[in-house]
Amino acid sequence: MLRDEESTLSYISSKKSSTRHITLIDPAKQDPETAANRAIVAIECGSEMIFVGGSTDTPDEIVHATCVAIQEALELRVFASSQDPSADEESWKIPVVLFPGGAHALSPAADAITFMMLMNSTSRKFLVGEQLRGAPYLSKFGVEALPTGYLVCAPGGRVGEVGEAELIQPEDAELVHSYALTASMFGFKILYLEAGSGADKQVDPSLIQSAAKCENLILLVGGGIRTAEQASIAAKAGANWIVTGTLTENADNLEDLRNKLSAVIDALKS
Ligand code: 1GP
Repeated sequence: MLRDEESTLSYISSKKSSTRHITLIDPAKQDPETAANRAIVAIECGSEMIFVGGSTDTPDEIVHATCVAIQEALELRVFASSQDPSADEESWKIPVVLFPGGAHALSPAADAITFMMLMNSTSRKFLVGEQLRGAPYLSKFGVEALPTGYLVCAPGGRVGEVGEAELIQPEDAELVHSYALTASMFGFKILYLEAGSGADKQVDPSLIQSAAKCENLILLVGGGIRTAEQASIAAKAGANWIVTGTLTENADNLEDLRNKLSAVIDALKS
């Protein structure tokens, strides 16, 4: 849910001294109630945004039910905090943002969507085709579109395969800089460097540094980040936000999730 009068874009763009954290929840990997419980723990650990998406073929109903469950859990926390003078109500006003695999995984219950061009795809479908199908629905829903350039870097995982990406290699720093400039000239506000969910290697820091030179883009980095050390590498290289998903899915229970996420998020602040 959003703060009064604040768009998700201004929330995501507001400059902070340290790198911030996004929790990616894949609606295909747990029921909506579990997703909401995980989101609440993540926010208690300091995560500042929830992305909903990931798998390529999740039906709209499941995506929607997950967004609704998370929004309801946040509303309850906002209300509880408003009754407690020692609590910070604003800290529960966290945007729930769709991170879609295509035009099918949409929900009017989300605050915004990463409206993405997979810039290094060789397929028209991921450059503009899915966007063309989704735009009329988003317009009808009133879900805020966050103009995002999406770049899949090696190893790339399933998104690299499905998205038919010409993977960016660790030595392609100059190419990444050109992509960042292109994204900026198209008017995109966000650039997302992706190594693929569950990747055994995170995005190479030299690529992050190169993209970070383009200062008018908000830089998101994700894929393969599971430890404090990896989070710190991405943060030091210049990521404005890091995204983790598998870490949450693989946690044994909510306490395990709390320990693992706290370690990663604390590393961003040190
Ligand atoms: C995937 O970048 C995200 O789109 C998160 O990746 O699941 O490896 O954390 P992980």
